[in-house]
Amino acid sequence: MKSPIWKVAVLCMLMVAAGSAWAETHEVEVRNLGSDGKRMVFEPALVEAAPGDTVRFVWKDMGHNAATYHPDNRGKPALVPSGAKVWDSGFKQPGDTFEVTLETEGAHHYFCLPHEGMGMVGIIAVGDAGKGPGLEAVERADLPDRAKVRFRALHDQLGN
Ligand SMILES: [Cu+2]
Repeated sequence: MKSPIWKVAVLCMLMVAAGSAWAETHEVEVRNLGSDGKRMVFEPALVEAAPGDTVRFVWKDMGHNAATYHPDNRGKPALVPSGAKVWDSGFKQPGDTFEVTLETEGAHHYFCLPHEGMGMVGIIAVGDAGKGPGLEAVERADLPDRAKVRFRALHDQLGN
C-alpha cells in the first residue's frame, strides 16, 4: 500500500532546490520614476549575477527598451565582455517582460535608446566583473555625460 506520491514530491523538491542553486532569476524594473525619485531608470541598475543566471526586465511604463552596448546595436560602443551575447528587448508595454540569460563573465553594460542621454543605463555583472569592461573603457567611450555619471556610480559599487 506504499504510495509513490511522496517519492515524486521529494524528487520535485530536490529538483527545485538544485535548480535554484544553479541558476537564479534577477528582476529589473523598467520605470519612468525610480523609488529614489530619479527619472527614467532601470531598478536596480546594477545586477550581480552568476554565469547562467537570467535577468528578467519588467516594464512598469512604456516607451523604453533595454539593449547591450555593442556596435551591432545602432553602432554603440562595445561595453560588454568579448564574445558576450548581444541583445535588444525592443519596446514593450507595461506588464511585459524580457528575459536574457548570460554566460559570459564580466560587466554587461546596457542602455535605453530614448533615455540614454538621461542616464537610463545599467550593468549586469556576471561572475567576476573584474573581467571588464571596466570604468576606463566607459570613460573612453563616446557616451552621453549622464550615462557616464550613472556608470561611475555603478562601477563604484562594483569596485572596478
Ligand atoms: Cu527609457
